[in-house]
Amino acid sequence: MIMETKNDVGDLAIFGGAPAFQEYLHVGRPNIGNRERLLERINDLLDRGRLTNNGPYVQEFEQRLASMLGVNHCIAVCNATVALEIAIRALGLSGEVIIPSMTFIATAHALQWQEIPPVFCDIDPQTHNIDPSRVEELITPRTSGIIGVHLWGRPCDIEALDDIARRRNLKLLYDAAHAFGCTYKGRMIGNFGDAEVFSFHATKFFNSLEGGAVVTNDDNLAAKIRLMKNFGFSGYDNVIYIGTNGKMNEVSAAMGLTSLESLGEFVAVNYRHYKQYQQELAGIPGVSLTTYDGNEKNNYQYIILEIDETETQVSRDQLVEILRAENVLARRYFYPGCHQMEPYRSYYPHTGLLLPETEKLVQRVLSLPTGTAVGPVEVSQICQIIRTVVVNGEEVCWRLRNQMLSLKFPIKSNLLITTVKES
Ligand code: T4K
Repeated sequence: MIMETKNDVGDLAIFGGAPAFQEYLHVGRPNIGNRERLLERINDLLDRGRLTNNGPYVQEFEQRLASMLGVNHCIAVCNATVALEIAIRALGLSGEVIIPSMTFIATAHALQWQEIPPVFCDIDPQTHNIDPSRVEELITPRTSGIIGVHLWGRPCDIEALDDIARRRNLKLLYDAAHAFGCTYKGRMIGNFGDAEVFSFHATKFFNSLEGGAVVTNDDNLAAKIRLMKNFGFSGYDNVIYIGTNGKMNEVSAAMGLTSLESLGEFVAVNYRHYKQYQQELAGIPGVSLTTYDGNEKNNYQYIILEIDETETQVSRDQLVEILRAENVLARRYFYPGCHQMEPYRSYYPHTGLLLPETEKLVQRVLSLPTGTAVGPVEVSQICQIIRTVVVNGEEVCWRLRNQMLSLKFPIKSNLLITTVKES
């Protein structure tokens, strides 16, 4: 990959320089483990002729995950959204359920899909996770549960949420889509609440192409979830429960098993990139990188910046545009917040007033590429672009404004020529 230097404002692609990268750098490029091993497994399952319906690879995947996480039950599912839907139904959630708005839309949709309105709770700006001190004021007689989201893999305040759930007799589910391989107080995520849900989507650092899992230590709940993900079948010709099709297929399980063999390597790469971003972005005013508790395990799969426009002068959205011009496809996860998306925006148009921290964060947050698809040279170049932009914030803003004006009111060159000739 040929790269351009970006030391001066004039070098920036948005002002006419060559893009820093010839190919797009994405947030969410999949990590692919040992290809030969994966193909071996795929050949094997094709030979076997068992493609889905609780095949041997799915069973092995579930066992390996359960033993790694130290949980009693792991139920592999086709994706985390369906896993959430099933867990919500199996837990008997109804009425209203409290969730953060600062999450991927799947958390909210998994409830609304079953006509359970999500009640959006504000976040703690330090952790970006649901703020337990704001949960209690949202509880009504209709509230049946809380779904915490371990955003960016950083665990929620599990102790506080546990305490609320116990005192108020509520179910507690965790959307742990980001938190595979992470710990809370030394214990693996997966062991908390009534159940936890992981995502193994292609964009997650650990993937099974598409996939997810519900994990729990509750035997009855696990049995119910197993039934529900397979239409409610209990043996041949015997349906004993309402169910859906949430089964993981064998190719996904083969990919999951292969990814599992490279898990340590994926985390190590993410950690190296994280440390490099931390070092090379240090001291840039108004740019801060999320921090992780060094005493806990984390997967470091998200590089999340907060942009304080009052210091950078350049807004988060302008920075995204500038990076995009360089072929760095930075993302604004999770702008504008679930409460600002349909149908929630129409159902509850004033929710934003109750979510000041969420509203602030969604304007500041920015996600950058990491994982095995990028190396130290790319990370360095991205940091260099950000530094050049922020250090020259005033000039960048001025140029962007002029550029906008010239697009809005283009100077008509033939008019100019006539004017010059006439004078
Ligand atoms: N809860 C939370 C908190 C979540 O974050 C998610 C999913 C879920 C629940 C639900 O999990 P699943 O039902 O998906 O298992 C992506 C993912 O689709 C989504 O799984 C993920 N969170 C979310 C954070 O990111 P988009 O709409 O941003 O995806 P997309 O298509 O824009 O892809 C992102 C980038 O990744 C693209 O620039 C290209 C690259 N990419 C993507 C895919 C799929 C690849 O290079 N290869 C690929 O195969 O949602």
